[in-house]
Amino acid sequence: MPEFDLLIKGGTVATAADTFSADVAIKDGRIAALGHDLGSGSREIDAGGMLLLPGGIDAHCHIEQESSTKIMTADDFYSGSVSAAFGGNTTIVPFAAQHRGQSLRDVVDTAHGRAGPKCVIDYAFHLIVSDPTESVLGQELPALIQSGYTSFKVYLTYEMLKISDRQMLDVLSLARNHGAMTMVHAENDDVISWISERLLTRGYTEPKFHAVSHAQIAESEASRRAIDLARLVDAKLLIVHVSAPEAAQAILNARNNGLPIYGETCPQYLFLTAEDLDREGMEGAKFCCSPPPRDKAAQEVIWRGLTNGTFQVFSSDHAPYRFDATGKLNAGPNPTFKKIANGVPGLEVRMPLLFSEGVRKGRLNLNEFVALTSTNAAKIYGLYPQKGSIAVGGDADIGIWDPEWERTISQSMLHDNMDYTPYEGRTVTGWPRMTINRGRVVVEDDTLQVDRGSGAFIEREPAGDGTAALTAGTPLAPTGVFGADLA
Ligand code: DUC
Ligand code: ZN
Ligand code: ZN
Repeated sequence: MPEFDLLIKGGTVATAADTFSADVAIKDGRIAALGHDLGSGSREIDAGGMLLLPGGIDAHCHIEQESSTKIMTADDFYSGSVSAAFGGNTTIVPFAAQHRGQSLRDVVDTAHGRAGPKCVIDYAFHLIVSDPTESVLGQELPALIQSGYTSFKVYLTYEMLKISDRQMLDVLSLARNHGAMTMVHAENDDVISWISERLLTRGYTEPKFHAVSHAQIAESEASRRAIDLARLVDAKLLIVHVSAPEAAQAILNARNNGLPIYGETCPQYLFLTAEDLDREGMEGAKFCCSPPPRDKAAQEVIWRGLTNGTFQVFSSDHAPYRFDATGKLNAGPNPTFKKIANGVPGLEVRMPLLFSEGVRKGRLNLNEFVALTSTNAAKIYGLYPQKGSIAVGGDADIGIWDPEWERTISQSMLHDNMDYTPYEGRTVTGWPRMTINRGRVVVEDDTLQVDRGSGAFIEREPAGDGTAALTAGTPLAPTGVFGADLA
């Protein structure tokens, strides 16, 4: 009788810390042993020439979520999670999004009702808080944090989502007191609407003006402000989807000053530019996301930020809206830039793109790749050490990667429910051949191997635990707010 359920032999294991050759033995969904001559498995996989990487954690994706303008994403939890699995992910953390007037608890129940019967890999939820009323701040949010929903996103822009600086302080100090992580969409709403109005009254309506209206200064100002608000109340803060060099610099400065500020960036800021929004006709709409892609120089700064301590997390911000009346063109075939649904897809290509252009081209090493695509998200969002590594006792979440597999991206090979990919025609080397989640082979031979609804909801620990090693530097002087007992 074999002692293990699964034995992966002959591969090279890479974690955020090490790269070593080892067999991986799996039993009851967990990693039981690492080493050589471990015994036998009911199933044995030859991973010669392959890399064994921790399953990807996509910690920022919008799946089966209504936007604030009531547009549903193209992916539900089935197509979204299948697509994620084919891209080497074993955990996704999408959002349970509150729209104004909604109870947070109801929003969470709805998200569970949508995900539970469909998700094929493991999942957790961040909250989106757009209406921090007394009952939300006083009861619902503390109770949800206590139940393991230990992170939430707030917006400083979008008419129906944005919160004021005062509300931001309420949310940050609550997060601080209850051990949660605040994630912020940092763009200055007034700057964007001021520029937008001027563009529209002058007849500048095409998709490319989306990037003009979402000026870099809108992002860097809001990022600096959010950092200062967090500093005022000694709270942790993670700035999501960073695109602008000055915003990246603000995060790095804060981190170098020892503040618990974290940064996330996404494929669209490494591989797309504002010129993509200027494609023929309405084609540019396919690239409209917020913040928008910038220019080549900004791409270089964002690349550097992946290895200089600015960014801890690399997520897709998968926000899938088809190029039709259900999505991008919901306001008609020729909408102004203001009416184009914001977002780009990227769940399935996030890791292969970064592997190919980052690891293979020498911009980051394999351990940095693992940290950015899995381990740091697990640590920051309270999933570690259950998720985010290949270690004895942890969940057996493993991507078996073929570092030489060259494929040209086309929408027809992807598994999401989209009708385009912004990365069409790009040749990418390095893809997962197999995805294993809690010991279950989810993807093999380019085929899904598991049932709908077989993913598990993962309850999380307080966010930010285990991330001490991610911050460095000398703490700034305390702000004194808490000395005065204003929390
Ligand atoms: N911007 C967001 O804030 N969320 C989803 C997609 C986007 O472009
Ligand atoms: Zn956002
Ligand atoms: Zn987003």
